[in-house]
Amino acid sequence: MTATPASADDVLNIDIDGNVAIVTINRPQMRNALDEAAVAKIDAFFSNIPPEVGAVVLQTEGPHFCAGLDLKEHHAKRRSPTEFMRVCQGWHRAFDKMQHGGIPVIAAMQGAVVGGGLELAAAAHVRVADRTAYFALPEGQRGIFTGGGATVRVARIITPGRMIELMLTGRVIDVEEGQRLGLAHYIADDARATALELARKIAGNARLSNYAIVTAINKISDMSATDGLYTEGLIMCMVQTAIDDVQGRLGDFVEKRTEKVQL
Ligand code: 1HE
Repeated sequence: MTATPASADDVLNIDIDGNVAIVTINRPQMRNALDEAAVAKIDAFFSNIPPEVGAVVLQTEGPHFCAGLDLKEHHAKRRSPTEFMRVCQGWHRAFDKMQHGGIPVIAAMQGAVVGGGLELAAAAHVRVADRTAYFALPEGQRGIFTGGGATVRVARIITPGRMIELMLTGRVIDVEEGQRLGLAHYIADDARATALELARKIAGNARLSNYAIVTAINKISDMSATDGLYTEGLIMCMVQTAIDDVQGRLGDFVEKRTEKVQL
């Protein structure tokens, strides 16, 4: 495994392992709460993913995935509405790059996945939780609102009605309920190991197919059915033009060199 230059106390550690990047948020003493600097580092990584990377594992240090907005920084800065709008737009930019950047992101979650931590996880494409993981949106109790994309991303996953209920009550949901609602796709004894295994497998897909999967499906869900079907056709044709890869993969099936789809 090679690592980009990073010291042990860096907020964002990046290790490149073959064609997988392992991105580790490293503020365990703050339960990985995200301050402005941490969000800027996430933005910088997803703005400039090394070209050899075909999938990203997003993980965090310590017993909790992410405690959301850095409440200490927010409290100390006494931000005005326009200053906080700028902060929210920074979160939106960074998480949009993660979700729509064209490279699959697999999150490994443990402990608290709350507030902005859930917004971070919701921007990943595949979410793996260990058995300690739990989810909540405690913004109501803190006297604020979501600002990192939850009204779009979390509401789409769990439905707007469920998100309203969770925010009003501040209810904490365990990992099993989280999985039923789609917040976790997998529950694993070792979320990091499972996320890495999935990332390696996903990075082995055709690169352009992965690009289409992680960009087109969310975009098409914003469109009318007629626009969506047209766009789907165009994307299919665009992916198909990567002729060598497609011909090779189709040929592998036709010549019985690859596995069938079976249980
Ligand atoms: C923090 C934060 C934070 C912990 N900002 N410093 N998010 C929340 O409302 C969740 C707030 N955090 C918690 O409920 C708990 O800390 C946890 C359940 C996540 C973890 O509990 P625990 O017992 O393991 O740790 P702790 O003792 O509460 O916290 C350890 C330290 O981290 C402590 O600091 P210390 O100086 O006393 O050691 C905590 O103050 C600190 N810490 N969470 C700052 N969030 C774009 S809008 C997004 C809106 C939101 O995200 S709102 C939801 C905010």
